[in-house]
Amino acid sequence: MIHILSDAVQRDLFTHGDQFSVDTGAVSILALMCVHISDPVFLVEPILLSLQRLKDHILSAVTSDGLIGNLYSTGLGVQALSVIGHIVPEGSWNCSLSLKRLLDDPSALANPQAASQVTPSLEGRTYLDVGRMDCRRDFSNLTLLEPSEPTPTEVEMPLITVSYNITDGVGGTFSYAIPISVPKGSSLLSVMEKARESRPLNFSFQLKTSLWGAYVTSIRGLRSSSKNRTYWQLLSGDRALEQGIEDYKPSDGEKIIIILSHY
Ligand code: B12
Repeated sequence: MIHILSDAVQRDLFTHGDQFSVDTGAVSILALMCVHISDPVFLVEPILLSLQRLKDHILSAVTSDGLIGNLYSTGLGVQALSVIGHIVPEGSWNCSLSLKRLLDDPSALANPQAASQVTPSLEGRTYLDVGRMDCRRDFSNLTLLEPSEPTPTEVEMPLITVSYNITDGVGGTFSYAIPISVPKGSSLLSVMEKARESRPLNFSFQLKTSLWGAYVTSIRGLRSSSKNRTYWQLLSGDRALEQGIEDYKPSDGEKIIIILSHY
């Protein structure tokens, strides 16, 4: 396993879209450190070489406001840099700034998976602590809030118009566009549903649920395939979205493209 992982690290295979995947790099650091801590002499050279290379990639993804990659990889990035603190040069990363950035933006905890990756770092812990925890000694100290009565929505949101485009970017078999009007604040999923309602043949789609929310598996009957390494990529103009269709809220005049691409 270490050889497969270190080979992938040396060949820079950790990508998401066209960028280095901080998330994958961070989880690999945690896995390598887990092995290293349990047996410090086992395959020490490939482990240390991989840790150095991943550390360099992750540090180069740190932004001036504390993000490591993007908002959704920062929690894993904090965990990874914390467990290899001994090889992170002083002054190259400010942990408090990254934690502040996570606390300042509520969408860092917007869905269960995002929350599960961020919460350990806010507690000063990492996934490596899981093995040392004794959950039987935990006691329930959560104060559950009474759910408040839903307030009726009095203000009608103004309508926005989004240009919704779907394209088979692999086989080139189709490309369709439609302007869709939805209330401001609607999700991309609502835009897709409205397009399907008005032109069911062209704009049908299928989803799979995951802890990150709904994942697009098929558009107009064309399925993405892990065998062929294709996926339905979400774009705003030429920029890849950093959220899925349930969390992302398009703005007025925005051009959304869902295109079958290779990864
Ligand atoms: C690998 C990966 C992918 C692969 C998944 C396919 C594969 N066979 O490997 C590919 C490249 C296809 C991919 C696509 C996308 N991804 Co991605 N992906 C990851 C990554 C790095 C690891 C996921 C994983 O393997 N987990 C381990 C396995 C065991 O758990 P799992 O639950 O079975 O994993 C599945 C889901 O995570 C799902 N998945 C992957 N990405 C996404 C994104 C969304 C929104 C959803 C609902 C599900 C989903 O595919 C995984 C494999 O089946 C995560 C990083 C992370 N922190 O989790 C980002 C991550 C989940 N992806 C992300 C994003 C934004 C996307 C895209 C929306 C990008 C885009 N602009 O198109 C698309 C999804 C579009 C769609 N069709 O709905 C974000 C989600 C952030 C958020 N707030 O929702 C993450 C956190 C990366 C990041 N830091 O920005 N992804």
